[in-house]
Amino acid sequence: MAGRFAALAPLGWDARWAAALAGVDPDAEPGRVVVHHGAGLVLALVDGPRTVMFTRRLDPEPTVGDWAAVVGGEVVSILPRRSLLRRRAAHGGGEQQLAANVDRLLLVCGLDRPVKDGRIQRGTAIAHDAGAEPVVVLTKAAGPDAVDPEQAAAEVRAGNPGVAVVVTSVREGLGLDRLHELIRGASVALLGESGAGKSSIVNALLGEEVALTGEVRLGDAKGRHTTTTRELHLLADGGVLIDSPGIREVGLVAETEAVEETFPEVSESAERCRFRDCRHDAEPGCAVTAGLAAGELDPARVERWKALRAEAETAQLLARPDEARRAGKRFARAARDAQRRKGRR
Ligand SMILES: Nc1nc2c(ncn2[C@@H]2O[C@H](COP(=O)(O)OP(=O)(O)OP(=O)(O)O)[C@@H](O)[C@H]2O)c(=O)[nH]1
Ligand SMILES: [Mg+2]
Ligand SMILES: [Zn+2]
Repeated sequence: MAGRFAALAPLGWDARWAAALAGVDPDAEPGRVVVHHGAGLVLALVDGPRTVMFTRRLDPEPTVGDWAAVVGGEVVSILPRRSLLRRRAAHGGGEQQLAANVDRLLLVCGLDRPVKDGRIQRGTAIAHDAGAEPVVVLTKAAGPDAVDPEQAAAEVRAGNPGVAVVVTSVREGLGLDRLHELIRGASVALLGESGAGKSSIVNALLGEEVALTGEVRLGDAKGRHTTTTRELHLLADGGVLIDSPGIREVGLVAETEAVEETFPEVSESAERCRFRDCRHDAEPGCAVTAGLAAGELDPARVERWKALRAEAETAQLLARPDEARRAGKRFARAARDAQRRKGRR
């Protein structure tokens, strides 16, 4: 099925990737990006991992999880991605690639601190943007400061209908079977704050200390990152898990559709508004306002939906400068018209 590179099947290699590779060069060999550091890539190749230096510019810029085509010891291209997890870069409006070809995104939240719905919904939108399935993983369920795990899970489920929630504790081995099931045969990435317990999950599932873990320093606003590079780990029964440095703010560059998928019930209501461009404030015939009044929609989710939609729209404008310019002109024209009307009064 996966042909001469069948040994890479546990890493996700399949007939579709083989076809993509054959289209690049009949002599090319595939390798999956395990780590991307300044000077080169560590690739998982048929005969094991190897560091390959960059000798040419690649488009797209490779990221962890990518499949690379190697010819003569050199990466000649990156196979077209099935998905890309991305977020708005921490500084500036640019886009940061988090991981490629990911099927599932584990949103890791430690129960030693409050679980924030906002973070979960941003993470969910990032997953939908990549066509990956979001799963909330609550960690440290048996810790001394942990809030009641079942109650926390119930709250997350209530605030995020349709998203699976797994309660775990690496110390007690709780929830690890469920995580194994989610990763087997799939490519799965971890996302969460520093100290949430991402690397501890990697170690627990691999059964050895491959990833560095660090003490949580509460009250340390700067937040120390123990993990500093994104890295792909292969599990014994197949499937890969991508660890990453903690991120404090998950900025969206997602398409607005990804936000709609995160709030399907609000989105469905909005489609029934009388006006196509309804702002869901005080317009007549607004189905969202009606849904709120009838107690059918959760006001917190409606607010978050509005905020995340606005954020995704802004990010899209920033990403497409000519559109932003057009929007700017439109705005300038509207402002001018408003001034004129005022003058006439
Ligand atoms: N009690 C308890 N402690 C845990 C559990 N999981 C993780 N920890 C502790 O939480 C701390 C942070 O864990 P890490 O796995 O390093 O967190 P991380 O998300 O990888 O952090 P960064 O790499 O900085 O992003 C460590 O001291 C772990 O021992 C758990 O299930 N129970
Ligand atoms: Mg870590
Ligand atoms: Zn409306």
